[in-house]
Amino acid sequence: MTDQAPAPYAGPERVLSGVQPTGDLHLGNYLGALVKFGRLQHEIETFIFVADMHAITEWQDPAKLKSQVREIAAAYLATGLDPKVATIFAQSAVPEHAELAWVFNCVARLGWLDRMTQFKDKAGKHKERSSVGLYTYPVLQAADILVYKATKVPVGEDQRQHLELTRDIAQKFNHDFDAPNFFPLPDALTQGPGARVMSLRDGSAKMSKSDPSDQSRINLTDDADAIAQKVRKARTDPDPLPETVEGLEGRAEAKNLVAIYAALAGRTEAQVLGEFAGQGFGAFKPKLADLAVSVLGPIGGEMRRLLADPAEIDRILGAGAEKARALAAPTVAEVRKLVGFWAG
Ligand code: AQP
Repeated sequence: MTDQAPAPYAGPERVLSGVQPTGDLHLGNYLGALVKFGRLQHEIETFIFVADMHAITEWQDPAKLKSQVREIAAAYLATGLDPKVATIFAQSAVPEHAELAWVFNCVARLGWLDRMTQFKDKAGKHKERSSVGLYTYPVLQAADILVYKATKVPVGEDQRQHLELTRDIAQKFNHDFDAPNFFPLPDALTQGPGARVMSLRDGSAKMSKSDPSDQSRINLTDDADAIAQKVRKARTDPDPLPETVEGLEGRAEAKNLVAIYAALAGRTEAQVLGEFAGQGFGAFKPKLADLAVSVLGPIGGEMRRLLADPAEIDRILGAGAEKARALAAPTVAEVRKLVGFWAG
């Protein structure tokens, strides 16, 4: 008898991703994640959620959380997600995420979670005061993805390690419960310019909602003046732009601005340098500001228009949650049987 490789996962391709309602969305969230959602929805069945259960791993004001969820939903719609095409919903409206996460907490190993760099970054020096939820966040993320048996996960580069963990959990579950290919091993879609947008104040730190300095990021809701001012004040160096991409090595801030320009313009960094080589930031920054305003300005305007009608956003989220539950519930029912639960 010859050893046969297990058959590949045979289920349909499905996209899943989400964003936490933890503050104003910024250019990094847009280029690393949102912009991909709108494109993928026309190619593959797409599920996009607002990660309010992830959000409470750090304190959120209960009086504001619901409106923060609506803001993310508005950003999804304003950046091109179509609720008639994609399924858009709030994570907390689908309790199957939490139920599967418990089973995965019992599948994942402590050693795997100990390696997660995002927990180390977020917990900082106060690990023992962090919530347990922050530590097991990547396990809930695995449940978010696998409860829909999603195969593609469009995210920024910072999420790659969590996606590896999701694959490890899927593989161990399939093995431990003798269910070959029950869960797919999903791929992170991180390619493309804008996969890692850096802070405007520090080229070695990623642009982040939770950075205390608003000057470090361009928010989707910033008006033209704010965008222009943030770009003008962005940290740079005194040298002119080089002729080649290699010439940006060791110039983190310059590299970041060129990468942002390229991502917003739909061009390569080499093409951008082809146009601006030899010019200083005094010439480059106003062009970048104009470009950012032309791309982000309409998005901010559309978000404001959508947020003026919260009932319509709630209607979209409600319909999305129903569709999402219809897919998640059978997965969890099968998991209950596989695990051997009394209520399976
Ligand atoms: N700087 C970034 N460059 C590219 N992609 C990014 N993403 C976040 N920052 C960048 C991507 O945006 C999606 C949503 O992220 P999230 O809100 O779920 O959490 P996050 O990664 O923790 O984002 P932030 O902005 O840094 O939030 P806080 O400060 O609350 O932690 C993900 O696909 C992420 O990769």
